[in-house]
Amino acid sequence: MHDLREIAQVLKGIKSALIFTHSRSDGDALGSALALFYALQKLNIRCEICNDCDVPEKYFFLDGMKEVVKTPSLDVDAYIAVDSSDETRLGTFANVFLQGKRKKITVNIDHHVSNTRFAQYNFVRTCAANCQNIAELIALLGVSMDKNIADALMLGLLTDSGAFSHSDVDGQTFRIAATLADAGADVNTVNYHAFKKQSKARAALYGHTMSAIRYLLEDRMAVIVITKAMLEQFGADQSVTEGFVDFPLSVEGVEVALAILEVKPHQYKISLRSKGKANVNQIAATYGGGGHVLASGCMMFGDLEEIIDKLRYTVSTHLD
Ligand SMILES: [Mn+2]
Repeated sequence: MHDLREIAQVLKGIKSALIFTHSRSDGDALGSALALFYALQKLNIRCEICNDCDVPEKYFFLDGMKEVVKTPSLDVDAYIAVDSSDETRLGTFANVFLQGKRKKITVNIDHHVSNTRFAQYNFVRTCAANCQNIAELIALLGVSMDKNIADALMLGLLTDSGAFSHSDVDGQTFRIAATLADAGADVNTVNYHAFKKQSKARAALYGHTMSAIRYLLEDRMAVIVITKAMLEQFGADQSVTEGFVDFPLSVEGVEVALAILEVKPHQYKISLRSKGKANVNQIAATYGGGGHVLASGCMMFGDLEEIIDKLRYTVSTHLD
């Protein structure tokens, strides 16, 4: 394992680099890549950000996101992976990265505890967001913080920390956030685009859905249902329902919340969330699904009311 100072020295010696991040990138992955891209450019290092997926629409409020390419055009000295726990998470670039190990400098900067140290130079430190690691690296590179870098890093900090609310947020997260704010990071705008912005169709569907929360098991379980007819009524597609399930979970006394989304007649996608008392990974596994202890999913087939009844029973056995 190398320290960030050594990695900064190595990066100062290169002329060009490709920056990779994990497939289906999130705000921390893209923020890490973009901030490093700007910093290396300030050192006159030519670079590109490569990813095998489209950048989610909501992140294009940062101009730099248009720099992310699917086909690299540079022949470079170094490959740098950020926010990726192993090379397979780089998707179609996994092999490119592995082959690069023979003749290029490879660097891996990440915050996942499961990181496999897959590069020649590895810096892995668990923290709320990998953008914390990148912020420290940029300081060691001697690059002065500017608004572009600060906004990119703030995107990562906000998204991976759940807007500074997750349990791994510590003093250092705030110290770095303070540095970014001093450099002009626009916390309000970044937060709006990353978490809040929604279409009118989503807002209308949301209001309609939440006006009909069903409470079961003496209000310890809450269920929302989104049918195809509702999607049609509000001109929304399935993707807008992401995050809906968090609202019924927020209700006082509710331990398990379910969002039931009709995919097609007699087929429902179930999203399960728990405040902590019930393991929704096990509940989802009962029906062939899975995920995490607090957030899980499964697919169920049949009559809606029968499905709710089955889930009510299964949840009850996990709440006693
Ligand atoms: Mn991350």
